[in-house]
Amino acid sequence: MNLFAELALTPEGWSKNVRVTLDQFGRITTVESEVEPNPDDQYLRNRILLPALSNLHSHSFQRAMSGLTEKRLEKRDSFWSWRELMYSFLERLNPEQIEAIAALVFMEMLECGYASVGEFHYVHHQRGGQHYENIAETSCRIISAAQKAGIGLTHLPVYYMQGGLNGKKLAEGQLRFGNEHEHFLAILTEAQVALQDAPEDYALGMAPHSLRAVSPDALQEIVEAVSTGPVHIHIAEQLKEVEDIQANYNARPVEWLLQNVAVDSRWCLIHATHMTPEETQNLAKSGAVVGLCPITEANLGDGIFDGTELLLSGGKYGIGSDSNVFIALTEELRLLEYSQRLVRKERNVMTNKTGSIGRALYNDALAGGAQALGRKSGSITPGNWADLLTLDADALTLWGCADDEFLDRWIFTGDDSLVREVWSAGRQMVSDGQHIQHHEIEQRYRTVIQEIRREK
Ligand code: NGQ
Ligand code: ZN
Repeated sequence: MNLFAELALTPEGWSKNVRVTLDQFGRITTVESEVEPNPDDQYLRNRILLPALSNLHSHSFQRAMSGLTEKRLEKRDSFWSWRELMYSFLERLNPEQIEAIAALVFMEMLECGYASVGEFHYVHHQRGGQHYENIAETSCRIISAAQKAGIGLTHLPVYYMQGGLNGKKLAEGQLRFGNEHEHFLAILTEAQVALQDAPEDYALGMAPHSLRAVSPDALQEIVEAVSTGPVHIHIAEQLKEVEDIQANYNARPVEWLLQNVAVDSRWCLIHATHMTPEETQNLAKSGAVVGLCPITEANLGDGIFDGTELLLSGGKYGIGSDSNVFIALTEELRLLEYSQRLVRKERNVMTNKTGSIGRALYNDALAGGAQALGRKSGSITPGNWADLLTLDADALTLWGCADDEFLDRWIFTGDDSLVREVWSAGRQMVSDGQHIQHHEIEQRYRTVIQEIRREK
């Protein structure tokens, strides 16, 4: 399959009359600019062709609880009271429902321009903790939902072995997540089996949930036992978490992790909101990616990480939609930049260079997202997966601008409705703004929401 666009963002910059050829697996084989289209090319008229982003952090099931947690219950609601609601929400979800919700979420991600997702998946077992007949039943459901939606998947089964620091017992609401070392390894093995039938771009990583949910010994053991693939962990999201780790481990969370575990470019540290400049510098040196989830971090009242320090240290970041309370690519990037402006009382913060902030945000999120997912992606380059999207060059929002201004307008003035076509590893899943299975996936989700509400 070959694509032709009058304007595309390639590693050389903005290129005109670009022809991209793909192989049968969905990899880019050639990228030529300043050429004529061939008669059999898919001609992307009035479109701007961009590499599509990876969404590096998602808990898809949480999409179905959006709106349920926006009412005040306690004198002071917090991340921790939200977490209680989340636990009680997920109690009753069955594997079919988990799959239907995930399919909707993955479809919505594609429609807003993400070509791949890192699904940080922790609802493994039945209510009460009993295993399904296949211990990786729910992982298989996620893999199948991703295939239904056609999104590229880096599946990240989560290791969760304690209810809190110092071997605290799993609370009732956490029993569905809990695994001993061998059971977690069994989930990885079975997920790998399921992935054998999935498209070539699908990958497996793992995710020790957090320093709260995994003891230091268990973390060492699992990192030694699993020597390939991405490793993701939630870290330093909430101040209480920082204080508790400090009180128990005599170090701040990121500081402790970097001192005790061999963190390298396989790692993605989700949130990393609360770091000292020294922690930020050391994290940047490790080569790991910071996984920022601006919408969820705002929704949960986490705080704002130090973007300037990360960039000055040469650190990398990508973006994730985490709780999926609102799946919106442009909004994630916009909120990331705006929160930094509000803190620093400056403008155009998330770059070290002069020039377009939209371009800087987009480039950094492309590279960080691809690295975090272990996915050959992030630029329109031969050998990469064809993760691509188009913007509507005719839209009023983009009218009369050129090159980097397209990104600045899309991110700061426009929204995801400007996204018209999306390919994930060459699979064209979005056509003229809509997913090709939109109706069917949406109907299934509507039924699930009815089921969930009826059971309440
Ligand atoms: C999660 N979400 O795993 O869904 C967590 C909440 C926890 C975020 N951290 C649970 N945003 O951290 O204990
Ligand atoms: Zn998360």
